[in-house]
Amino acid sequence: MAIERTLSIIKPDGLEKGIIGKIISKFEEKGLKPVAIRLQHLSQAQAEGFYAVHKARPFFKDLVSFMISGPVVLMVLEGENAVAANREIMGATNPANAAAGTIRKEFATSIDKNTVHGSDSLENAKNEVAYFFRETEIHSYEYQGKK
Ligand code: YYY
Ligand code: MG
Repeated sequence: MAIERTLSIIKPDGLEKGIIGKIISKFEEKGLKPVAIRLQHLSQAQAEGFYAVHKARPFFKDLVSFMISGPVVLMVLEGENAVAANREIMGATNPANAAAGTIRKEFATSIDKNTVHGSDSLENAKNEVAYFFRETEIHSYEYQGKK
């Protein structure tokens, strides 16, 4: 399997719930390595641009308001099959449908306050990583010993 990079965002509810560490642990435990991390309070224009694909959807306005209601954690995760692996660790968009043990099942409040974002394809992952990070902000390191 190929080593991929994907964009992960811990949404404002994740920070308000005090579970940044628990979320990152889930990624690390499953072999998704954070290779870039930044706390940022998105502007409206940044959030609208990021979610431009959903512009015509009825939930777009509320989604943007929520994403700018507080700071978020932006991360690049690297690992084998990282795009699909991240989506699996996140769980379904609606936490009511999310599988046991997933981030959204354990921590999300509702379909809109669903704690994490993850890129949904390798092509989108490349664009989303580039939307928030320069190559010089993405780093390399190896796990020492057995993980
Ligand atoms: O990729 P993912 O986050 O799982 O779902 P998307 O279908 O891309 O929707 C993006 C985002 O929009 C979702 O995480 C919450 C919000 N949303 C919503 O508030 N209500 C919906 N019916 C669908 C999505
Ligand atoms: Mg999506």
